[in-house]
Parts: sequence; structure tokens; C-alpha cells
Amino acid sequence: MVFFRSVSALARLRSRVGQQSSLSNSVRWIQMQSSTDMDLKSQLQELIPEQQDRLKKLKSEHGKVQLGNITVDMVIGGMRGMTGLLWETSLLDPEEGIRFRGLSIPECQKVLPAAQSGGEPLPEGLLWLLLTGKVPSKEQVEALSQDLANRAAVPDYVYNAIDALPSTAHPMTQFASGVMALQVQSEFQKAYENGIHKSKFWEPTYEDCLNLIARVPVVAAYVYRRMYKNGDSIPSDKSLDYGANFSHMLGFDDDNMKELMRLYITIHSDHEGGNVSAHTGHLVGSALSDPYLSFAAALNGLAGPLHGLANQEVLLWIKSVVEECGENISKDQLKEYVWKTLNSGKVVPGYGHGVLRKTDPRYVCQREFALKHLPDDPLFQLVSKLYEVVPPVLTELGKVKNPWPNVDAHSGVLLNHYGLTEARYYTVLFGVSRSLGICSQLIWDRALGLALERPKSVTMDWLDAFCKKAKASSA
Ligand code: NMX
Ligand code: MLT
Repeated sequence: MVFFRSVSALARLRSRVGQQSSLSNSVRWIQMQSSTDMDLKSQLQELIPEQQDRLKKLKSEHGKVQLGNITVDMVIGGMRGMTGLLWETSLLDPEEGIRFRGLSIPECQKVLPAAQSGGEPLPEGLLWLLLTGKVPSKEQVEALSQDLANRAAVPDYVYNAIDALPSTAHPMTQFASGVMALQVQSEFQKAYENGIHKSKFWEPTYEDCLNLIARVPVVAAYVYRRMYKNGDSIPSDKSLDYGANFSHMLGFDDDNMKELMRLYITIHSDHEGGNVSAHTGHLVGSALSDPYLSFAAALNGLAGPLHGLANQEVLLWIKSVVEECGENISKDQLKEYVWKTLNSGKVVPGYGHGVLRKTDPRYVCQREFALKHLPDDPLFQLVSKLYEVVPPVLTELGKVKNPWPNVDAHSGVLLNHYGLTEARYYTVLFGVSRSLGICSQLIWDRALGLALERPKSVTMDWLDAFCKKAKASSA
């Protein structure tokens, strides 16, 4: 709690900084304090013992406190609503949406350093926040940006591994294969083989994670250029920040596209620990598999249509609407199309959520970006119309717990506007972004010595017998 309180206090101060033309002495003091140390690793070195003690205390003082009851519905319903994971970097509230280390998306947009004045947050700043719980200074973000740029070299065998696949293979297959090939350089695996003491596990994990975060945009851009631009790849530009450089390597140098990429990476980075990709990364990492193995596994979960692949599905679905009914489709026609989709046994992609019960704030900030930069885009207008049509239809269906749009309902039309039209590629962008959250938590998993994940499973026979016994003893 102290950790989060200090974060939000700092955030409040920084937010005031944004609103003031001249700084008060106390604010200047905090800025100076936070900008003295440019080295992220040494900041972590300081934080880790304090957080280790905190966890030890939680366990010894409150280890037996009950957090809820497990019902049969939960066991057969994908563990929905079951609290069972420790995840430090972000927390999801069903009504309000995600908070990164206590900061909401609008708060991050206000307090994290940006490339342009009043512009979108730099993802490097968010990475610093996820890892330390502290809002970094512009200088710290620049130092991290340089560090990542210096780590970004990708060995040729990674490209060769991707090239061994047909260029028609799904972009997520090519991307995950590239990440697996990056594993060859795992520092953690080497250190483990050399007998590293468990108290030091977090250090090679940190190196792997920063290297991985630095290299995945290069691998992802390679896949894009291989598939859609005749293999004509664009080298990284070390003078650019992380988001802008990724956009540049993909072949998009428009300033607004670079801003979109910074926003995109920031908002897709983390969504607490229970989503399929984060949970998979954490689960695989709990076996002390290194960050590359863990993250590649996470990507394979992200590639499912109920999770990250939904961004591909949304744009393809929107394009099929336009193909069948034209861009100026009426709300009644749209409603009919939504029912046709549902009646053919499919989901409406981009709507619904396992935890959220309101419109996803990640949808909202993308809508704000569209209103600012592309209000007249016909597909954006169609997305806006869908916001009016889909929720009442899903509500009428009677079983959908959240009829509101999620992050994927909006991302495709923004990318499409700037020329990134290849919908099958979209989940790769989600994957690059998710490396920030999953890797940040993996470092903390090792620093806190979190346990091997191994929940108990039961059979239907076991459930039958248990429930009959429970009924008999309550009669
Ligand atoms: N369209 C049609 N049916 C839906 C939808 C939807 N958008 N959302 C939920 N339902 C159905 C769901 O399939 C289930 O039906 P059944 O009982 O026949 O199996 C019923 O409503 C109850 O599901 P919920 O409890 O509301 O949702 P759940 O937590 O099981 O699933 C999702 C959450 C996200 C998988 C689900 O809402 C969905 O399939 N949405 C569309 C795909 C999508 O947008 N996924 C992206 C999620 C965000 N992300 O980036 O990962
Ligand atoms: C995510 O960003 O991971 C998705 O919204 C899915 C989830 O949180 O379950």
C-alpha cells in the first residue's frame, strides 16, 4: 500500500507540474530526486529487498486469511472470479478498467514523459513505471530508450528460423518462432547451467527481459516486411524512441502514426495477470523457464481469437460488413448483420470481456485519438455506429455479461487509417506491446522468489461425490 500511495502522491505532484507554468520548490525537489539515477537496474536493486520483506511479512502475518470461496461454477467456468495470482505491475477493476501501478490510462497520459508536448506517453516511460512503480523523468526515459536501442541486435539465425517457414504462415506463427530463436542467447539459461544462486535469479532475468523487449520490434518488423513488402526490411534507427522506431521499421514514418504506435504499445502492455497471455507467461516462467520460453508461450495464447487475435477478427469483420452493405450502412442494417453473425454461432469480435463490465478505457482513449486525428475516417464512423448498435443486441441475447467494447474493437481502424491494412498482422503488434508487462512481472517473479504454479485439478466424479457429501451434511 505504501508503495502505491507514494506512486500516486508522486503522480499527483507530476500532474500538478503539467498544469503549472512555474514549478514550486517542493516539486522541483522531487523531480531532481527522481532524475539523479538513470540506471533502471540499480533502482530495482534498491527496491527489491524492501518488496521481498513486504511479501515475507504478508505471508507470516496474513498467510491464512481467506480471499473467497471456490464454487463449482468457478472450476468449470474458466476460474472466472477466482483470486489466485500475484501480479504487481497492474490491477484491473471491472468498472473502471486497468491501472498501471495505480495509475489509470488518462493519468499515464498526463504524467508519463511524451515525445511531443501534450502527446502520447513514451512506452519506455511506462516500462519504467511497471518495473519500479515510479513515474520516471524525461532523462530517465531517454536513458532507457538508449539502453533498449543498444540491446536491439538480432542474430541472423533468428531471421533464418523465420525464413524456414512459408511466407504465408500466420504472422503470429512467424513471430513466436522468431522469439523462440532469440532464446538461444538467454542469459538466464546460461547462468542457471553455471549454477547461479537463487537469490541472484532476477539479474539474468532482467538482462533477458530488457534484451527481449528491445529485440521483439525488430523481429516483428522483419515478419511484416517479409510478408507484405517483398522482404525489403528497414534497419532500426537508434535516434528514435521505441514506439517511433518500431513504426519506422514497419515502414510508417508519419508523425501521427508514430504517436499512435506509442499509445498502442502503452495501452496494450499489461492487463493484470489473469488474461491468457500474461497468465501463460507467468505459469511457464514459474517452472524457471527463461523469459524467451515464457514469452513465446504467452504469444501462443495471445494468438487465440477470444484473446489477442480478436483485433484481427474485428477488422476482418468490419471489412466484411462494408463489402456486403457498403460504408454508409444504416443502424438497422448493422443490427441485422450483428444478429446474422450471432445466429451463425459466432461471437461479435471486440465486444465482451472476462473481467471488465464497462466500456474498456483502452477503447475510450483510442476513440479520443480518432476524434482528434481522423474524425472523418469512414471505418472510424462505422466503429462509432457499432458502439450504438452492438451493446443492446448483446444485452438482448441475455447471456453476455459485458455487452461493451474492449480494446480490440477500435485498434484496427486506427492502424488501417495510416496504411497498416493487413489485419492478420495486428496480433503481432499486441504481442510486441505485451512484452513490456509480461517481462516486467517476470523480473518481479524472480526477485520475489514466487512459487512454481501448480493448482489442484479434479474430475467430474470427484465433483459429484464432493457435492453429494456437502448436500448430505447440510440436510
Ligand atoms: N459475442 C457473442 N457472444 C458473446 C460475446 C460476444 N462478443 N461475449 C460473450 N458472449 C457469450 C459467450 O460466448 C458465452 O456464451 P456460451 O454461454 O454460449 O458459451 C456467454 O456470452 C457468456 O460469456 P461471458 O461470461 O459474458 O464472457 P466470457 O468471460 O466467457 O468470455 C470473451 C469473454 C472476451 C471471450 C467474450 O466476451 C468474447 O468471446 N468476446 C468476443 C471476442 C473478443 O473480443 N475477445 C477479445 C477480448 C479482449 N482481448 O484483447 O483479449
Ligand atoms: C487483455 O488485454 O489481456 C484482454 O483484455 C483480456 C483480459 O484481460 O482477459
